[in-house]
Amino acid sequence: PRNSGTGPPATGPTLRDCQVPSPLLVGPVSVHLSAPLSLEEIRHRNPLVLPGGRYRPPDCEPRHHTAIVVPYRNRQTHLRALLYHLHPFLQRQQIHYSIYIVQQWGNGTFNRAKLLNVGVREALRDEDWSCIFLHDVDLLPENDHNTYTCHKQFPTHLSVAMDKFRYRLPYPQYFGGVSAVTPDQYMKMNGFPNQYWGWGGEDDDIAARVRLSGMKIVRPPVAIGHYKMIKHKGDRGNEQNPRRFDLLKRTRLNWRSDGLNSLTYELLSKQLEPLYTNLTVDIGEDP
Ligand code: UPG
Repeated sequence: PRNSGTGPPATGPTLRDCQVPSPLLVGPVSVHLSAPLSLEEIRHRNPLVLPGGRYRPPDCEPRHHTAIVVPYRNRQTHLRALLYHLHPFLQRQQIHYSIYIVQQWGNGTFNRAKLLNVGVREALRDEDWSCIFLHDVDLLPENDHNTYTCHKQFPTHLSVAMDKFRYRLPYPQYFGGVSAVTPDQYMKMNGFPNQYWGWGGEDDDIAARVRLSGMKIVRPPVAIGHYKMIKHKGDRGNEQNPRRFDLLKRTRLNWRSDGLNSLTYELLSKQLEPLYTNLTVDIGEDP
């Protein structure tokens, strides 16, 4: 949609459609992980980004409308590195986008998949996004031919070649890191599980939901699905979830009742920061 709230109103001359592929793409980019710039410096480098981390190409009509949803708590340096790399990367792709940081409130056990559910729901309240990216904060794309758009029929897994896994898939069903769904695909799989507290398993559950709801995973070629992961230790409050193997055995039974249709949370604040929309959310505690 042209006039849907995140950009200027559709007045003035009609723009021509953005070209495919975007003429601004450069292919492989070198990703440096030295101390990232301050948020203020990143803002200066991205003058066309509007409050909330929203952008639409100024001189052509975008074909794609993508919300980037990032599950988050206490990873300031990673967030700066992500914003530093992602804003110019997405602008070169000439898409209309917005970045949502979904921040878990409190010190309880982290729950990535539930935060993603919240992010999808809140992003869709803002705008009729055609594509939603589920994006870990510590993964930086290394090739801008890896476009942040959705496949019409099937969920996409983008981070197929991470440096951490020596630039290949760790196992065939891997769906963690960076993936993408259309709102329809998301509804079809009843979103993501809410019951995975702590590290691990939730990405495999999501991959299983794709299959159980009659879809499959599509991927870009390995040569362009390159990502650098910022090295990190395990986070306090995100210890390995010992229940993950038991939960995974029950995905087949649980996916229809646990997910988008059972999601409860309290949105504590929504702030339009210069480079992203910050959603702070109380998602409850591991029962
Ligand atoms: N995260 C935070 N703060 C925390 C913990 C996690 O922001 O305290 C977010 C952040 O976006 C991070 C993501 O959660 O990137 C995943 O957590 P992480 O500890 O980085 O997991 P990894 O082992 O690096 O990642 C792999 C997959 C990931 C999956 C995870 C567990 O890439 O998608 O969630 O394994 O299955």
